[in-house]
Amino acid sequence: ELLLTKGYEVYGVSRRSTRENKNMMNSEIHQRFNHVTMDVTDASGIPALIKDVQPDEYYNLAAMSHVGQSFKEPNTTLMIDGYAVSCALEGIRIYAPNCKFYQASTSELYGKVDEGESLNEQSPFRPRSPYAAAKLYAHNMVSVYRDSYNMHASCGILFNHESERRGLNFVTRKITNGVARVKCGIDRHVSLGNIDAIRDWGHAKDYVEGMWMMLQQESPDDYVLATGKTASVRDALEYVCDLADLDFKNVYKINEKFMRPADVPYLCGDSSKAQRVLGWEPQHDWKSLLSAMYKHDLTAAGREVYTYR
Ligand code: F7E
Repeated sequence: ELLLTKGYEVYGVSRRSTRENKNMMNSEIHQRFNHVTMDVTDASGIPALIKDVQPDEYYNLAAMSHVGQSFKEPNTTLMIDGYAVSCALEGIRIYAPNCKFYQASTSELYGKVDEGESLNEQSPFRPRSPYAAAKLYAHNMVSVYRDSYNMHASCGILFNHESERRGLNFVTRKITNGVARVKCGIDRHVSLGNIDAIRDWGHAKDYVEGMWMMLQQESPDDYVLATGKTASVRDALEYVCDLADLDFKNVYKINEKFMRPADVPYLCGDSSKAQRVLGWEPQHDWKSLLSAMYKHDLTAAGREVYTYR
């Protein structure tokens, strides 16, 4: 959407599915949007597409992005989040060497960090999930291609970024949607896992702008994008319950099913490099983000009650 508003011709890839992909459908009305049905793990498909389209910029956001699920599907995760990235890099090296490449790296790379630590581009990576391990392979491959072939390839080490479009099984959306449904009397409670986890949550709108800024630089590099402010899952739940005028203690239940074999307890990012070099600055913090998400989900839950009755 950001690229379309900037006048780009966009090719968006998604796997064949028997269900509609709503985000894609919304964008499809745009004349400069071309939807391509493709699996990014297909070793010949992506390079052939690169050869055909000759893109100026390539944003690799494709991933098995659910950290909890990656423990259940470690090998699929490796294929999508690791192997597919080297297929794309090879495709660019061979067929479109001047194409700029953006890789969605992640704060999950840091893994186990001490509470209070502020993480930047120099902080060590200690992955704690199959997701993070696969993403670390991709992160390293980007720097290999940058150094070996002089490619304009950059990694955005992005901390959690959310919006009203966030999948329902990620914790922010689970909270905003869950509390809205409790408020409307559809559900009785929200089931959660580790509510002590602390994250640095920002708005996806701010973060896509940062991705684009990275590719407009003369030289490629890696950048942290983060708000620098943290809240626990419990804080997020309590805040949204306050918006709903509900007592959070009555709203949630802990379910072991949502606990991970190993969780990342604390993440807080230091985006001073992105602010200094790119001029990037986030416009939202976790409270304005959750308020917007809750408002959206409350409207949807209200509509559901209205339709049913
Ligand atoms: O979990 C805890 C959970 O799944 C956040 C992805 O976009 O950001 C995201 O990864 C925290 C974790 O996001 C539930 O254990 C408690 O500590 O919303 P999440 P994530 O794992 O931080 C990074 C930057 C990415 O790169 C990823 O692709 O919340 N938590 N109870 C829960 N998490 C979920 N999903 N569901 C719960 O019921």
